[in-house]
Amino acid sequence: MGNKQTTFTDEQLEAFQDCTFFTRKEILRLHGRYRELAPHLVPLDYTNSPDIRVPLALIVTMPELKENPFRDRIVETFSEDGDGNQSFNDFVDMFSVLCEASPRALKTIYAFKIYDYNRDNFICKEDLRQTLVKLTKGELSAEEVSLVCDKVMEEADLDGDTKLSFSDFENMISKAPDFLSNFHIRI
Ligand SMILES: [Ca+2]
Ligand SMILES: [Ca+2]
Repeated sequence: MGNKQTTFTDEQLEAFQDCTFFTRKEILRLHGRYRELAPHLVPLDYTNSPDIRVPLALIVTMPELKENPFRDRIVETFSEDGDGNQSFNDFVDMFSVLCEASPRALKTIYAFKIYDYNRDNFICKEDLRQTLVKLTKGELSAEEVSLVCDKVMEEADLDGDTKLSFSDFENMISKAPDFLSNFHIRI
């Protein structure tokens, strides 16, 4: 037995580098973090691309996520099976979008998905209410949240259909950068 274990092939590492903001070393470190969440489930050897998914409940325990009010939504949004279970690819994509090197425009696309609770491609008043409750960590009363929702909607809903399309949302984000503050995660 050699003393150097192979986790990924060179081709796999190149593919990860091409579609993420991470270096080879960072990909390997992320694999270590992923494996640490479920050591009995996640093998060290990924050269045959095992079909493994780690459940949301384990991923949200990571120190990088556990204080984030949107942790469940973030993990769900990057879960290809839609149930919050993440393959290693999902996991890498998530941290790549959230990392510092990721451009604001990309984060805005995912922030929109994360805030779109009912996944109808619009942010309606109810989506906005749930977002604001989390953003303000429950410090506002229901009435105050409702007032803020009305105000945000009034200012950001440029075409007057009482919901925010992606372009309404982009415009809002450009004026209220706080809406992206939970989407910068260094791992
Ligand atoms: Ca929606
Ligand atoms: Ca609108």
